[in-house]
Amino acid sequence: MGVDQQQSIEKARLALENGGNVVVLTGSGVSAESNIPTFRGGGAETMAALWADFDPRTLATPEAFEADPGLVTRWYDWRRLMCLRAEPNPGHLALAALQKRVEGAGRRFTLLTQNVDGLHQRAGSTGVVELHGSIMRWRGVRSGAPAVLPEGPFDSYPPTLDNGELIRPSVVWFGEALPGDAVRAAGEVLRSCGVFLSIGTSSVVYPAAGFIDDARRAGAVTIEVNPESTAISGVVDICLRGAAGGVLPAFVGGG
Ligand code: BV8
Repeated sequence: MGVDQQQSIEKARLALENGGNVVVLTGSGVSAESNIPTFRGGGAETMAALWADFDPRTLATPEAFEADPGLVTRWYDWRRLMCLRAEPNPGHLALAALQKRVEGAGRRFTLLTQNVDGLHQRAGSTGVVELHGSIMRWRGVRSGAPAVLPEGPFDSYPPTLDNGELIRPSVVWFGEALPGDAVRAAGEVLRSCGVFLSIGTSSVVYPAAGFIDDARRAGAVTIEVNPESTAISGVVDICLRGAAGGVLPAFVGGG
């Protein structure tokens, strides 16, 4: 790791030590080292590369579900099983340790995630705000009744409740509103944050991509962790070019 990167990490560590309330926003990149493909970005590890012929951004819509519920639920079930097989990586674990450290110092720590894989919670993070819902929860399309999920794949697609009602994953599709409580929670903590950490997100999906503006208005020190440059790289205070699993452990002392 170069001298500049080392200095930037030290700057980030100091900001996290002294910087008041901490808000972290994560995207699919934080789960890349858990072998869960991202949606965008370089390399063959993207979802589109793995799920040939279909662009995730067209599948993650109510229209796609309406047109072909079998295809969309097959895609989500394939992802659900991949998430179940995945393990939290050092990046997830470091964020759980950082939360303990910040809260132990009497400051607030809030993890806002765009991810639906549940790995932050499995790593020990608490109070996680799931901005885009969870692939581990499915519900009746009309009734909203929670579905009981099989250990393995569904028997057939599209899956239904016992009464024959179609079910869908409880994720937020493009064109759908984010859960009101998640949006309110994010707005509240961003207004009083001292440090904003954006990790593993291409920062192109709104409203989450706009959170950095709220943090900057609050006067927060802004930090990005990403091996590639993104839509916000030009405005963050500290840019850490690297993988979350490699960079984040350095924030929690020692590492
Ligand atoms: C809404 C479903 C309104 C779950 C997803 C302005 C304001 C509001 C809305 C809009 C707006 N402008 C446009 C919109 C519409 C739209 C939008 O943002 N479109 C974009 C494409 C322009 N937004 C919406 O539709 C949102 N809804 O606002 O509704 C409304 C209000 C009232 C009533 C009705 C409607 C809904 C957005 C949620 C969409 N759902 N997914 C699922 O299937 O998972 S979004 C999808 O993209 C995923 O959830 C994913 O989390 C999200 C963002 O992607 P990233 O997480 O950033 O991942 P990506 O692959 O892009 O990048 C990975 C990054 O990681 C890369 O930078 C890579 O370099 C890096 N990386 C790789 N390896 C590592 C790494 N980083 C660190 N370590 C590594 N090892």
